[in-house]
Amino acid sequence: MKNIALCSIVMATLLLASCGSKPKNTATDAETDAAVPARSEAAVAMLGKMAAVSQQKLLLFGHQDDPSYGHSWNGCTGDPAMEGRSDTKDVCGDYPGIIGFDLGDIENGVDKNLDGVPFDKIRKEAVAQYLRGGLVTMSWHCDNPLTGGDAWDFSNKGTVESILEGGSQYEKFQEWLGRVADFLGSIETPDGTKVPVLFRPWHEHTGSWFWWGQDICTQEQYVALWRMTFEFMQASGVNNLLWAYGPGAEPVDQQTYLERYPGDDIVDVMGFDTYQGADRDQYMQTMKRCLDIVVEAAATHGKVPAVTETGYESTPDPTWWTGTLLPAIGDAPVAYVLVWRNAWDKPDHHYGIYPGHESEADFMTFYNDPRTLFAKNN
Ligand code: BMA
Repeated sequence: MKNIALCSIVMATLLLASCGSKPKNTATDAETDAAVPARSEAAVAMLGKMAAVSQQKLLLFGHQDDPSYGHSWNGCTGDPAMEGRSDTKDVCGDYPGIIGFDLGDIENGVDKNLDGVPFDKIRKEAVAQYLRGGLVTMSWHCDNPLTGGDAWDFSNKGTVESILEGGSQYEKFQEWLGRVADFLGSIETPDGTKVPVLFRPWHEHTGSWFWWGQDICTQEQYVALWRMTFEFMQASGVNNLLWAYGPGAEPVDQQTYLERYPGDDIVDVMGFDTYQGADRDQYMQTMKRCLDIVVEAAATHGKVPAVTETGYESTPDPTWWTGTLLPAIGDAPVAYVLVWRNAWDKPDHHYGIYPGHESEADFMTFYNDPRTLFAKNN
């Protein structure tokens, strides 16, 4: 029986003490500590849970969009037969320990995200995941506020500058942040508990494929963007968030990993994203390099390390879960590993498991491994 032997509150208190953060309602000295984060009790407990998992060398399994749709089914049509469905559950009988969702398009005031998932569905599934004891993380593939393009439109190097204070798109972007704050602050259980969310904005910035990427903005602009985002949420009273810093796999050492780190006072989790391609050895080496960097950085800064995104598109390897993923992580104390989505409308675009996939039996071995945690283990 796997379980987190857990003193969440003790762990969280230690962790928060080590990073200088304080839970909400703690009196703060505005003069000396203006950016002290306010976190709800539930968010503090979530941080404690992740810290405990990491310290015990357990590993939460994560999957993007797990209950929203899966390989060949769409849970967003309103069809009651799809309620509660999950490719992961269809294989192993349990939901992932952590589920990821994406907020992309929320900035436009529309009701569905960039992959067609209604925000009402995301809210509902986030609450369900929390009530079953699982964790929730959210990324944001935000459109380009200057050009009108999508998150991958890096054609204008002035985008980040344009949304910072004094920039031409500042007002517009404040509105966008307002929509994010309204949504994140609206995710609550029937008894009124705001569901804690590990928010992971401005991810993979060490690459240059998003408008907030390495060659598209300066270090100062990137950090200012993070701070503005964080401070906006705090000022809006959204205190159910934890914050994840999630570079790509480009960093080669501590210095390059931390080059655009926004600061200990506003980050809780340190991660990285990397995917396997045809070259397994290269993936193993990249994972090792990134894990070494992230685990050391997290220890130095009192943060929780994680593999914020990974996978092997289509998983064309029948023993990938225990033959590659688990050995790649080795004994690195990461709290979770999240694999990307199983698109319902793109037959080869899947990173998780589903019934009938050639790696199904191996996924069961991964599921039964004493180290891996799913929703029921929490
Ligand atoms: C990417 C792909 C896209 C998707 C985006 C946001 O990696 O999966 O199809 O739109 O993530 O979820």
